[in-house]
Amino acid sequence: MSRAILAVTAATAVALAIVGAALSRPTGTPTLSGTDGPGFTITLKHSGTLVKTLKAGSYKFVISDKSAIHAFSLDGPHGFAKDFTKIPFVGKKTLVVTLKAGKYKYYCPNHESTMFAHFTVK
Ligand SMILES: [Cu+2]
Repeated sequence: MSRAILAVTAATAVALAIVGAALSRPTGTPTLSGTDGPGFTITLKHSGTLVKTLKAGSYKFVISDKSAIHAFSLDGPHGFAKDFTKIPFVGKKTLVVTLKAGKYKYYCPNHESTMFAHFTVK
């Protein structure tokens, strides 16, 4: 490798390190990505992993509702209930929600007995 190529490679590495540091800086409100449909599935993920436990606090829910026969609702402790989308809406909804300690259940209100999952906030 020539000296010039080595210099360019080193500069690129430094630039990538700076971009990486900027991207990894905490932005405050974590994003949770939810989907329902197009099949009979409903999911809620954080950084690509299904949500099982979360720390209490504010979260940005980005819900992708992919079917007119499904929707995305969330029930929680102390009577908490939120309908992120409603049938027959199809599209994306973003909402910031403050989660408190307790058990939560997200589900499709049209198929609640089969399309649901739980997570715990500590
Ligand atoms: Cu459904």
